[in-house]
Amino acid sequence: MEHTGTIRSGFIAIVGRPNVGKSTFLNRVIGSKISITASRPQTTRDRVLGIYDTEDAQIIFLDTPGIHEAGKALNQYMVEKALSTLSDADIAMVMTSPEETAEKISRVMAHVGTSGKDAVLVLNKADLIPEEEREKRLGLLGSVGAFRSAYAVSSLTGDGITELLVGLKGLLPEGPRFFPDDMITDASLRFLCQELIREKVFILTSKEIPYATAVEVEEFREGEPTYISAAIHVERPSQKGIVIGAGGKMLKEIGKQARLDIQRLLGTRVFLELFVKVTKDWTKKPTRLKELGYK
Ligand SMILES: Nc1nc2c(ncn2[C@@H]2O[C@H](COP(=O)(O)OP(=O)(O)OP(=O)(O)O)[C@@H](O)[C@H]2O)c(=O)[nH]1
Ligand SMILES: [Mg+2]
Repeated sequence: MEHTGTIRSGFIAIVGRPNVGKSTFLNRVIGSKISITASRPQTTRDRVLGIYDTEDAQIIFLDTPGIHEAGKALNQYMVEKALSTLSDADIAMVMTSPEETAEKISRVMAHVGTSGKDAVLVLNKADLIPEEEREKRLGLLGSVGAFRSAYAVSSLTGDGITELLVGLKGLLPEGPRFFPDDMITDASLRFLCQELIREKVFILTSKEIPYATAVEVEEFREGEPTYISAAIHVERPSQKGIVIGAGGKMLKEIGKQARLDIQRLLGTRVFLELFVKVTKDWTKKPTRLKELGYK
């Protein structure tokens, strides 16, 4: 449906340390899984755009990688991505969670301060603490920066999200609809498929494996079923064995779980073929990163 009249619109970067629930929040607001999530940190590696559209507003949320101390080229890429997304946005939504102290988010706040953006503080995972503790924590954390407003929400239960969205709308200027009102993301299907496969690796494998993995869709033929073939890149031969698993069991499970999500995304049946490739030390080499889509 085409809306007319003036609306409020703008770009809001969701920034914070890893694992505070930025991507879970985005999916909750958009009502669709467009950004992958996992219980371990450093899941998101790129900017993921999600469009929240109502009759009187269009808020474009930009999910970002968690800001952390980056050593390897991949981690540097991630943090740079978060910071460049912040500098492109109108407003910074600083997300934190109950286990984080004011000191812990000081680095994030320093970047937000440098960016000069209006900032809103969001304490996510509020379901983990009693109601009376929420205000206290918001007060403590709020003293770290000059926030326009502060909210406690749960991206898991949806608690507090409506109030937050109303508050964010109020901070945005009058403006155009930047995207068609039925669009939810600018990500390509290929990217979303790669991410869904990578998410299964993040969930099903352990130790260094999730961090040594990149996924590249090599063939994508739409149809019924849609045929997708994808390579899972690891850094060392020993990691290849782990991803394949005894008798191919691990790779089969990754494929099974990813296929279900991809089918839901595409609305077709999917034939998914996965294979594992060793791309030596790809997380440490900028040229390899670029080849694997991190550019
Ligand atoms: N209890 C609770 N858990 C949550 C909530 N939001 C997210 N989580 C969990 O927190 C973990 C991390 O969530 P993500 O959305 O991947 O976090 P992120 O901030 O995007 O993490 P990175 O991409 O690594 O920076 C997952 O296990 C989520 O299920 C919440 O409101 N309450
Ligand atoms: Mg994330």
